Amino acid sequence: MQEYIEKIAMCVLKGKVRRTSVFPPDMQGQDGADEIAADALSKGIPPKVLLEGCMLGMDRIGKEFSERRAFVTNLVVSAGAMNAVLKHLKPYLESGEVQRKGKFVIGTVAGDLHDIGKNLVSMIITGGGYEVIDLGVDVSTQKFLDAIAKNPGCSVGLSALLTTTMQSMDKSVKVIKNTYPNMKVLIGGAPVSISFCNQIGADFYSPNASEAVDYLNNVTA
Ligand code: B1M
Repeated sequence: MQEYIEKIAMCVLKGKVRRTSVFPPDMQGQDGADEIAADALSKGIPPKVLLEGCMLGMDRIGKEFSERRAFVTNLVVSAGAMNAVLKHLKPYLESGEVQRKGKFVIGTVAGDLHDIGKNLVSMIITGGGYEVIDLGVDVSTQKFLDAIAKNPGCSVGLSALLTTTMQSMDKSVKVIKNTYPNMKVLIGGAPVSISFCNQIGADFYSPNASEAVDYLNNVTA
């Protein structure tokens, strides 16, 4: 089993989707995440082993990205490999045979259309073993509330990239925390800081995706 965890983790880390993928050049001709996942399931390897491999691979690439040893493009190909595995796991996830660690609602706040960072955070958190409900960009407070109501027990994350939309974040966080005092709310985005987090009453400020996963793992443990 450890062998499959490592094989999947390596494909996710390097972004090797399938045998015919030309990327990465040093893995040409080798099986990718797609073939390895199919092979593992055909041999009766428990599906959760494949999810563990994804989590390990996404954790590794997420840390490399945080340390500036990997780029956005690396994250995108890693997500492609992870999605190739998730495609095989879909029936097991839907049937509940493979359990996610929890649900995470995420969106870019009202008035803000930046979604590259939010999408990266979504990918890494999905790879971290969570079901991510991505509300997109320009998300109103009401839309956050509706999604939280539909997903009991979830945590929520808000992203803002503009100093002007930090006001929307402030408003949404305050309404969410007033409505759901026990809800874990985390925030991120280039202009956001730990002091702003404390000022608006969010639970956690994450400067990057990896720390967001670490935080979720701590609060859902
Ligand atoms: Co805009 N933009 N932009 N822009 N844009 C910035 C943010 C800006 C800093 C550029 C500048 O002036 N130097 C500036 C903001 C200035 C400010 O407010 N202080 C700016 C501006 C002014 C604007 C417009 C107002 C421009 C105009 O129209 N006059 C306009 C606003 C539109 C709107 O939102 N209403 C606008 C538009 C756009 C585009 C549409 C052209 C495009 C967005 C495309 C898209 O997202 N689909 C765009 C882009 C690309 C940028 C820059 C160049 C890059 C942002 C980005 O994607 N970074 C940006 C300048 C810059 O940052 N260098 C800029 C890469 C991404 C991986 O990083 O998003 O920080 P980031 O995410 C990180 C972390 O912050 C963290 O993790 C991520 C991964 O490490 N993180 C979280 C983010 N969210 C998180 C949530 C979490 C946890 C961590 O938990 C929930």
